[in-house]
Amino acid sequence: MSFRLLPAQIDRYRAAGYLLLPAHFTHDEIDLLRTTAQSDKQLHAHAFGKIDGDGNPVRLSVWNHPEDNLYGMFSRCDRVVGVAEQILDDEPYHYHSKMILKDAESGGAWEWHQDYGYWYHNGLLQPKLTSCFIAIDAATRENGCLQVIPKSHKLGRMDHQRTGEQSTVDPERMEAILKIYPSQDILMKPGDVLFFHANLLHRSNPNNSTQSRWAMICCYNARSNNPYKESHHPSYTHIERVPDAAIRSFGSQGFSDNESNTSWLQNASHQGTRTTPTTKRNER
Ligand SMILES: O=C(O)CCC(=O)C(=O)O
Repeated sequence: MSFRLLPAQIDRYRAAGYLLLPAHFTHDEIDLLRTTAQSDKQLHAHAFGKIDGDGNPVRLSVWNHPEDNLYGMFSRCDRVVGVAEQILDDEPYHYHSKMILKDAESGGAWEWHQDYGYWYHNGLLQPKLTSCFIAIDAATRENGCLQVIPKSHKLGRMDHQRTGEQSTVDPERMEAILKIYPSQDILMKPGDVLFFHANLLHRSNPNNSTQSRWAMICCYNARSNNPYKESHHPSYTHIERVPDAAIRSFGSQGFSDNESNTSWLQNASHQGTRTTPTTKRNER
């Protein structure tokens, strides 16, 4: 059966630009994701650093197409795709997923940005995308939890400027926004999930703690928002949805078992740097 949000939850997402779903995944499911990611040689081999405004890198791995592996089960399962479908009010397709490897005492921050600030340049006419942030580790103030600005998705797309290897909203505009729209720390337990709008302003502090803060973020575009030009992220590709039970029945299989994966984005990100061409695959 398809996962259903309550109408009040959809209203909350539309009003605030995000929706926190506590314990969306069980401890068993998240433990499986964590141990799979920890021992996944390919995931780590393809990880790259994005330098923040202070010169410190945040480590992440990005891929375009959900595979027949555990990460694919998460990004194709009904509990995620079903929510994306209701939020977008359209058929969602997988735009990309990333593993944010925010290690203990690793330094790097994410600067204030909107994802659509970048994705706009990929030929997307509308900010009709949503991201699903799956907490693998607890996200606390100490280890650099996500911070968002509620309702900022209603401010429209903002111009972004370069800082380090990231892009950020003009600091003068950010200062003005923060005077009117206070930011909110999103504290999460493993298995909690946050869906957020492509225009929602968000950032996170460096992780100066002894606890890692890993998360998997799956991004979905609406089918009706298919890009008008090619970019480093895919055009509409049908998602082969799987039942939620597929996560546990699939077990601990990461990228390492599939050496032929061509979907990696290396040294690039959702932020618009095109470096490695990726194979477009329409079989899904
Ligand atoms: O994981 C984080 O702290 C932020 C990640 C982020 O902002 C992004 O990937 O766009």
